[in-house]
Amino acid sequence: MKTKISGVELRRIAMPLVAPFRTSFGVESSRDVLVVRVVTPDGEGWAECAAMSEPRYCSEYVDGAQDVLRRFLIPALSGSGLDADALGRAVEPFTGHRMAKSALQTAVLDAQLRASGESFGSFLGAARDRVPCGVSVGIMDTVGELLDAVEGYVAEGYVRIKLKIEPGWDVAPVRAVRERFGDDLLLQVDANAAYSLADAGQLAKLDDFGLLMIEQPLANDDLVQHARLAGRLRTPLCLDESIESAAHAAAAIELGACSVINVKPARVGGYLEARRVHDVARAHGVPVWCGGMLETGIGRAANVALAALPGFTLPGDTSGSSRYFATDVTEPFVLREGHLDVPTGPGLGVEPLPDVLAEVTTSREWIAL
Ligand code: OSB
Ligand code: MG
Repeated sequence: MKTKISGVELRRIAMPLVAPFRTSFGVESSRDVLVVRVVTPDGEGWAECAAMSEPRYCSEYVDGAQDVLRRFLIPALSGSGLDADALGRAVEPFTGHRMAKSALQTAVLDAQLRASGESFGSFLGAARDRVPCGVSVGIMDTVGELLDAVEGYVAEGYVRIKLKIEPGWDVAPVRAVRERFGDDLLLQVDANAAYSLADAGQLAKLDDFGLLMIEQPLANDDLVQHARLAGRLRTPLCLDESIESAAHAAAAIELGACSVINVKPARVGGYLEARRVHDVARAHGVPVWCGGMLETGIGRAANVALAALPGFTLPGDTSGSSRYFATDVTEPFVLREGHLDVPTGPGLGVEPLPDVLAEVTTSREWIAL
């Protein structure tokens, strides 16, 4: 007997960041997060949508995600009941909108796992009970400010630092961080598609600094150019934006366009596809790590569970709550010895705190099924 879904609540919450986060595609000072709650006759499931306010990181944006959920994805749920796999198939006819699909599927999966008493980690195949954590450090006005920020994160115990770069902010900040913190610091950079193949000479200068990887230097759809660039760099190449599915991952690996993959469940349409990306990469000996989209504790819980899979052999952007928000909507995720514990309770293993949630809520919409 299939458990029926009664309806889905779409809620928006305003989450100011503790400091503006600048990348080559823009500055984020506050997250406008779409929170999805799937309701059944005897339970519920939660998720957050990673789509940002504007379509800069990718084509999705939060108002668009809410629209496609309301019009197409949630109505498609009515036949599938409480079954994340069936939901995946039900929304397949609708192209794209992976972040919206991911949020809905994750909320369904949370409800499903809460009902069966299994944790996300156990369901996904976690091999560890805690995961090592890195932090992504935005572009700053001065190298001095950057060094102060990195110093704070290192003092908190983050085991890996990722610097955002763009043309004009690459070799100098990397050199300064290396000189100040030494060769043992695990260091990598992320360009968010800000370069072109004509910049290969400039990017090759980063080879001197022993970086773990350079993430997404070129445009999202430039797999062949990434493969060419990989041949001109000693620094391993990692893809983020380019990988929207396990099929993309297989193609990128086959082409030699990357030797590392940043897995963001939202970017690939959910945790089931994220696990398939992990499986494809692992079969090819390609290490993966769990990326982030400045999630609240709701999204973080599931990301930390995913990051505990055996192929996630590099520290991810799964930072503690305090790196993002003064007050998280769940019990805060707190770093211990550079690690976060994988939640063990049913489903996500965390729940939004009702008082906090009420305080940050800006709108609510109920879609009955
Ligand atoms: O490219 O990895 C990225 C945040 C928003 C959008 C894209 C990216 C990022 C980050 C921060 O690097 C990751 C995090 O701490 O959540
Ligand atoms: Mg990235």
